[in-house]
Order: sequence, then C-alpha cells, then structure tokens
Amino acid sequence: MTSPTTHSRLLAWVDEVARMTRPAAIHWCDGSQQEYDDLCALLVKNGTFAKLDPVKRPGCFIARSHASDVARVEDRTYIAAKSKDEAGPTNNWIDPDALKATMKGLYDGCMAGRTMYVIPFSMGPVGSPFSKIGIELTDSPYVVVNMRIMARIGSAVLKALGDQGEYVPCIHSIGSPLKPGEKDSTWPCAPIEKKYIAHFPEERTIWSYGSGYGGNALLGKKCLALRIASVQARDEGWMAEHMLILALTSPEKKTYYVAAAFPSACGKTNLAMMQPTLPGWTVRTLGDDIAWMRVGPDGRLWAVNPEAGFFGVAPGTSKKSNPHALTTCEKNTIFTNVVHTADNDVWWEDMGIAAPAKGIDWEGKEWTPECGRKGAHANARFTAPASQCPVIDPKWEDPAGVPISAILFGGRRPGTIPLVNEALSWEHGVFMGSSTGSETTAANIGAVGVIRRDPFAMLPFCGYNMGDYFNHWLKMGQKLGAKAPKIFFVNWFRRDAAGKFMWPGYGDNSRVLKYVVERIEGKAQGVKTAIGVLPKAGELDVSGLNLPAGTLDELTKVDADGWKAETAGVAEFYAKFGSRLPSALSAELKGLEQRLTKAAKA
Ligand code: O2Y
Ligand code: MN
Repeated sequence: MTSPTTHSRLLAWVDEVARMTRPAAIHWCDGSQQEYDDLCALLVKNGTFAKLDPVKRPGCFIARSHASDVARVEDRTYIAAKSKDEAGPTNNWIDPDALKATMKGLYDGCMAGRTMYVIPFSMGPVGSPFSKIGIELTDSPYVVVNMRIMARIGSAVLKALGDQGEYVPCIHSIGSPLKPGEKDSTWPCAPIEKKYIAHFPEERTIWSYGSGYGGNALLGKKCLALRIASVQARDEGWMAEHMLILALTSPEKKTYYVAAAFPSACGKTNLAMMQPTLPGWTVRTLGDDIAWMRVGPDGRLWAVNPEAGFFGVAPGTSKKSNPHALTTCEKNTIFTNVVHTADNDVWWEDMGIAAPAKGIDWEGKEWTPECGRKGAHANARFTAPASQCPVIDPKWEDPAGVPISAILFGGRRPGTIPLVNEALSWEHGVFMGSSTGSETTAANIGAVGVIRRDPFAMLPFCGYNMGDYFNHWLKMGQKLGAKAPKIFFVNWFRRDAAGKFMWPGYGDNSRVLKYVVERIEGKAQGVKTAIGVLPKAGELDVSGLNLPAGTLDELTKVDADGWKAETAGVAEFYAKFGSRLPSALSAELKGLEQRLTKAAKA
C-alpha cells in the first residue's frame, strides 16, 4: 500500500518503527466504513469477535479478552519525565533512557507476522484549532475498530495534518509476535510484568506494550487526552480534565453547561446521561469522561469533549441507572467481557433484565445463573458512538465548545461529606478539588472500602507533578476572575448506620443540579458555614421523595468530628508535595481548620 501522506517526518517515523517492530505488512487507516467492516470481519475470522444477532443488535460484536488483560494497569503506567520531581509524588516515575532501552528490546521484532496499522486520529473535531492530532501505530485490529468509535480517525485527519503539522507519536503493540505458521490466540497479549504504558511528557510521546485493553491500548483516551494533554494544557494555558460535560435545561428553557470530575467508578456516565426525575428539567450529554477547557474570547471557561464515543462500564448499566446508555449501545457497538447469551445477545450483572438461562461468560466458560460465578467481568465495557446517545447535545461537536457555569467535584464518601457544598471562592474550590477522595471499590486496585485521595479525579491521569497541576488550577482562576464558574462538591454516596445509601441518586441527582442553578441565579441563598455554602432548609427540592425524617438534615449538616478527621487526612496527603504544594492551598487548609475550631467554640 502506498502511503497517503507527504508528511516527511511522519513517513520517516513510521519507517523507523516498522524497522524496529518488523510487521509483515503496513496498513494506513482511512477511517472508512468499508475498512471498519473488513477489520470486524477479520476479527470474526480470527475468533476475537463474534457477530451478535443482527436483528437484536445490528452492527454489534462481542469480544473476550485474556484473563490477565482486563483493565488499566496503574502499576505498569509510567510518567517517564527527565526528572522524578517533574513526575511528582503521585506518579510512577521511571528514567526515560532506561525505559526506552527496555522497551526497544521488547519492541524489537514484536509485530512479526502481524500488520502494523497506522491510525491518524484527532482528539476533538477534525480541523479545530483546539484539537490535537495523534498517530497510533498498532498491531491490533481490535484497537483500530475501537479507536474508530472513540476518536475521529483516518484520511480527514491526515489531510488536516498536512505535510508539516504537529502530532503526538503513539506506539502500541500487543507484544505477541507470530512465528511463520503459528496459530494466533483470540486475545494475544504479553504477561503483566512485560506490560508498559509509558508517557514521555517532554517529548509528547506515548509507548505502550503488552496490553490490548481499553485505556492501555486506545491511546487517544487516557494517555493522550489526559496525561500528555495535561502537560500541553499547562504549557499552553488551558485545562485537560477528567470530567463529564452536560447541558441542563430548566423549565424556563434556560440552559446551563456543567462540567463534573469524579474518580473512576463513581457513575460519571450515568450523571452525563441522566434522566431527571424533576418535571420540566432536561439533561443533554456532551461527554462522559474528558473535558478540554480554555478561557474563551468572552473571558468565560469553554469546554469541548475531545472524544467521539463512550467506553462505558457494562455491569450496573440498567434501565434504572442509565436508560440512555442502554439505547446508545443497541447498535454499532463493541462489547468486551460481557456474557454472550445462548440467543446471541449480551447480558451483564445488574442490567435490570432477567439473566439468560445459559450463556458463555467473559472467560469463555459455560455459564448459568446458578453457577455461582459472575458472568461479566466487573470492568466489562461497551464501546459505542456518542452520536447514538438519544440525549446527545446538539452542540457536542461544536469546535468552540460550550460555556461552563458550574464545576462539580465528587467522590464516593460514606460519611462526613455533605450532599452538596459550594466553595467559598475559586481558591477554596481548588482546595476541594485537590482534596477529593473516594472510597475504593472492586474496580480500583488495592484494598476495597478505604478512602483514596484522588485530586480532581486526576490521580491516575495527571502527566506531571500534581503540586504544579494545583498551581495551574489557581492560575486559571486568576485568568477567569469574576467570570469563573461556581465550584461545588457533591456526594451521592452517603450511607446510614445500617450501610444503606441515604440519597436515591441517579435521576434524583437533578434535585442537586436544580439547587446549583438556583445558586448561580441567586434564587437560593444557601448558608455560609465553616466548610462552604450549604443548602438552607427548604432550598433542596425533595418533593415526592419521602426521605426518612432527619435524612436531609444529616445530608446537609456540618459533621464537626468527621471534618476534624478529614482535615487531618488532607494534611497528611498534602505533606507528600513538600515545597511543590502551592501556599494558597496550605492557607485554605489552615483557614478551614480555623473556621471549624471557631464554629466548635460558638
Ligand atoms: O480499564 C480501562 O481500560 C478503562 S478505564 C476508563 C474507561 C472509560 C472511562 N474512564 C475510565 C477510568 O478509569 O476513569
Ligand atoms: Mn474515566
């Protein structure tokens, strides 16, 4: 195949990587439907894909990964900055020269017997001055078809790149060369100790080896649009954030755009596609995972979703939790690690429909509801085009983005943290974001049920020293001045003494969004407390909820003892950053402690 570009730097790099990895063929992706269909047919032939029932699930496929390759691997993810200090205390640092030597050894001949696909991709609408182009070289056709859903790929991107344009070079290999005549497995990958997800922030380069799954392999998402983009954003004066973007329209038909950061496994996709229970209110989706935000010509903060699809968690996605996600993945969707039912459809735990009498589970074993095992992996995924979301916002592909009126931070916090708490200032909001914590679930690594500090939900995704990242947030606030969005901390996950959730969540979170809008409009007064502005009695619309007596008070009060422990936890976390912690944040912590002491004495 002749190369479809005259970009000499790109051609030289593709040639260099091909000489190192030695693929049997090179394919430049044009991003067409025909190419997608051909690759899906190849994946079916190889046994990686099975085509689902064309009536029930038109254009859909199911894949099962290797049992060792089911999620992002944080302990194999590296920020290979020149110095350890540049990567900071929250990242896995490794010397870039040493890592390159190791990875070059792994890449040597790693694509033998396979095709190397060249995927030109754009994060953000093609041709927008705010979009970033990447080129992913991969030996995985599964990655190509998923990338076609998650990003804009192919000829249009190469055209936008021209013959001089800048791009982020991304090398990806599953790390499983094929000997002549050797039978391939359905999910080839390398063992865990050989997996590397490496970022070279100074060079704006990504090297991934050994995994074919999600965030490890679809390099436009977490690797480029968050880890590398966060570095670009710092240097260029914008923000790359782990945030959903939604449009909230009031009964008066006024629309407010909200960006919200929650750690992984806190229901970001559900909130982004929420079906409000409050009559007259609507939510439209712009993005469920990543927001790129910059100060617009009018001085406000404008956000775009750089992605084109959703890579959503299947288990737990149901008519109750997220009916719009279910509709989104009715067609043209790739399912990975869910149950393949006997009638050639898909199923997962907590889907809200009866389990099939039998099927094949994510490990390829025969499965029945009685067998005692989960059928889908906890991190089973659907990859679906954003355009198929029934509540996609008409502006979701607008290159200018949308103006953000409010930023929400949140986490899974069983105690102390109120349902909604408004920051007293931008700096206080940055303090809230920096101290975000969330109770770990089975979807995280490590112990379950402990509070993991996850500042701005960016712990696994910030490509540089998190202390400097806090400072970048403070600087953005100075640029925005009086036009800065209001900041709120929300917590849908409070539990009572019996361990039961106290707030119904899902569509009822629209009640909190309504209060946020009423604060923006000055219609709700709130009460200024030591920890922030809390809703005044009667200001949260809980009509028809029938909350047990005392629940709302409990959800909106200052728990003095809990906050004492909270500030101690934040102080301990902040100590990691040493001199890189902005003084404005130590001042915020001190201010909070003093206000709590004063309130206790009053
Ligand atoms: O485990 C993976 O490879 C995917 S993780 C992921 C996918 C979509 C959106 N967010 C996340 C996350 O971990 O935050
Ligand atoms: Mn995410």
